[in-house]
Amino acid sequence: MTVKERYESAKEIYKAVGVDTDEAIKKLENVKISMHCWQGDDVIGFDHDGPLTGGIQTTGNYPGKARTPEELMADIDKVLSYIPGKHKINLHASYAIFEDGEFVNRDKLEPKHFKKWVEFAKERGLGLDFNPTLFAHDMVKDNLTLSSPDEATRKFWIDHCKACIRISQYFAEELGQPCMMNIWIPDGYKDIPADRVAPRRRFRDSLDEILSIDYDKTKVYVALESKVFGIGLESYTVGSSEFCVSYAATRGILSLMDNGHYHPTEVVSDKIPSLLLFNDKIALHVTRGVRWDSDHVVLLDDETKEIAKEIVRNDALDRVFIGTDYFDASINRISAWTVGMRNMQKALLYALLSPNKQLAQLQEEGKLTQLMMQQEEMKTYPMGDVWNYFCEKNGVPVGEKWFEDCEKYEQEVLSKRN
Ligand code: RNT
Ligand code: ZN
Repeated sequence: MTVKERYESAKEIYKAVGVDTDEAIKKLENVKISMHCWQGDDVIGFDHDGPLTGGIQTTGNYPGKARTPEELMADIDKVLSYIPGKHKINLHASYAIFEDGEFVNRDKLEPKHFKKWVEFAKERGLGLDFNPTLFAHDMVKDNLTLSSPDEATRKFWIDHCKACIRISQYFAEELGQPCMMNIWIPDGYKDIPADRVAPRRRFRDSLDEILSIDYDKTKVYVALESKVFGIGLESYTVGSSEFCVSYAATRGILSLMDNGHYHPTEVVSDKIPSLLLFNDKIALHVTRGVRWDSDHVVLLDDETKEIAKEIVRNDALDRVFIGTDYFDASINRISAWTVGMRNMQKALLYALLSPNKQLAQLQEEGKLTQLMMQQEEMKTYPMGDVWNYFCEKNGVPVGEKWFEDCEKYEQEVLSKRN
């Protein structure tokens, strides 16, 4: 049977439980996922040769990581050729591209330092999202940035974030679509602090200062990402969940939830409907923590599916900025990117192929036995046939067919880098 024939058969099967597969595909085609650029080079960027700091870590030494903007862009192109649909690329400020021997520090960054990325995005019809980079830099003092007691340190990072808002607006204007700019700081203490409020007060004031610049709020959506702890910063995190959610709610910016940033039994899927009740828009970093915020490749696991279900059931595909955030240095990075991106799309498809209204109705009527039965039966419905058709329709390889080409790229290109 051809991919199309299998799809037609699956369509009938889903129809019997009231699911319109054509409709699901149409919706999925319009979902942009913001692909993090930093899987390609282990979160290093182009503006420093120091190590990765900030309590985050890549582990592994798989050969072939991108060393230059050209290599990173070529790798991203490769990944995009395996992913159905048009998406966004999520950049960090540390990926500035300096030309003709020029170098400026992060507090002095300008739109022109990202011109090549804008050209890259324009040529491919992609959007861009952005992140100030408040780690892996010598102005991080005692693991502190925007919450530092040192005024010069705070000022440096405030200026950096202001510069990033201007760059984000440039992205939005050039590409004709909004740019989400996410602020995450590593600030914290390894051991028990004596004062938990002073750093948070300073962080709050620094953020207020950053947001005081004039920018177009219909073009730039500033978000704030919380965290529970970082490596070497286990006892105290300035930008905790309560801090970030409260700050965002009172200042009219977005809350960003990274599902690696909570205690291991806490789930982001359950937080999504609560935040959506009180916020017009929210943002996500989809990742996979294994026992800690380890940033493993996103799988089609229960929590990824549950996150997707919450977005779809709440009819919030246009209210949630979905981005990926993981960095595995122990396997082929092109494959890591591709598997995670495709899994996020598969999770959304799974959610779109679920008879959500009917299931909610069963819950309302208290028919919980039937609800469990039906939810479980949905797990073995032929989603793969719909997914394969979606890939074929969008001109990308079906099933595992992309991997052969990925291996060829490894042999011909990646393995020649060192
Ligand atoms: C760190 C945060 C943050 C980073 C990226 C590189 O724990 O998740 O989002 O992963 O900014
Ligand atoms: Zn994150």
